[in-house]
Amino acid sequence: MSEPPLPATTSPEPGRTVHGGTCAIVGLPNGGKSTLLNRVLGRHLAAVSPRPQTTRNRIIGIHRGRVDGLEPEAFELCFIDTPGIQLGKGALRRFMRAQALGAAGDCDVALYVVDASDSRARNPDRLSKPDAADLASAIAGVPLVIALNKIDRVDKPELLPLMETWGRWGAAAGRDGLEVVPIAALVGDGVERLVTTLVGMLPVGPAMFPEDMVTDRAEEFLAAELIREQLYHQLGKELPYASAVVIETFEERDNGDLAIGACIAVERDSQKAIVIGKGGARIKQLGIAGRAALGELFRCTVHLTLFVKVVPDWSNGDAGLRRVGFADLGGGGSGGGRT
Ligand SMILES: Nc1nc2c(ncn2[C@@H]2O[C@H](COP(=O)(O)OP(=O)(O)OP(=O)(O)O)[C@@H](O)[C@H]2O)c(=O)[nH]1
Ligand SMILES: [Mg+2]
Repeated sequence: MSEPPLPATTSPEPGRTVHGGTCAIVGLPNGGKSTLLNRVLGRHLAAVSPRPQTTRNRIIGIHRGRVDGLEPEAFELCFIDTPGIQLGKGALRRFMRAQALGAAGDCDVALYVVDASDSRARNPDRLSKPDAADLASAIAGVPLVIALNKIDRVDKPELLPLMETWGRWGAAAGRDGLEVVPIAALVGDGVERLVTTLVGMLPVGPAMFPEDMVTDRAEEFLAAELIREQLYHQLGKELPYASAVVIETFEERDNGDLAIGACIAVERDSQKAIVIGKGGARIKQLGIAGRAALGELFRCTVHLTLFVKVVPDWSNGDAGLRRVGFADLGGGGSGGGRT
């Protein structure tokens, strides 16, 4: 798969000294990792949905700012959003797993996002279950912060004991003083404190990214992700797992409008019928919602054309994944454009 390289390979930007480095956002599916990335950046870069395994690729989002009292005060925090860890079979799930584990083991600090409203997922022993054990190994040698997310859904008296449980887990793992930060990524509670905590753990050095760079992903990739997110929202549980979005055309018109043509790939005719809906009602609704979301991301008028294509069994092999765009979607470190 041709993916953008991890950011350690970029060369320093002369002249700016910052607290800088990478933070892999890792965890079980559905914990709120992508919600957190979007919240920190204040823009909708990563697809979010109530269904587990929404994120499929690594996505970088660079957050800059200042922390009073730090020397230097400026920071450049490069978040890497990753797919939730899982043990599923098939090429797509293996690819997702490799994306998460690769980032987890190759960052300056790992941020393990816990769904604190889920009584099973929130306990540290969940990390020793077979699906998560490789993630636990990947982060074993990396500085770590725990974010207890979705605290808006947790009864207050449960929170302190949960933080203490994680503190004890940290101490037993040789991580005395492990930072455990309660947050609600959806509304932003605790997020500033979390950022300050992470920044304090980054090394000091020259800034690594051009100042206008927000993500490593090309606009086509971000567009495909937003359309895929709309698929999750519009179809909910009916959405076939193996649905992908491929951007076929992406053109800026003379008046500044964007014309985007996207193909929704599914694996069977029956799935195509579900996505199109009765009399085309679903795909029409998708078009309306997709246009609005893309217009907001790119801050311009978007003309969106959607069609649905059957690519039999695409999720079961690397060749199939390549056919639905996994090989070509990577950005080239582009800092320009509308994002
Ligand atoms: N109540 C509440 N819901 C949240 C919060 N953060 C995220 N969610 C919801 O949790 C669901 C999953 O969020 P995502 O950001 O897609 O989770 P993820 O960890 O990126 O999931 P994967 O990409 O599947 O691994 C969505 O429905 C979010 O709206 C929060 O702080 N409070
Ligand atoms: Mg996600």
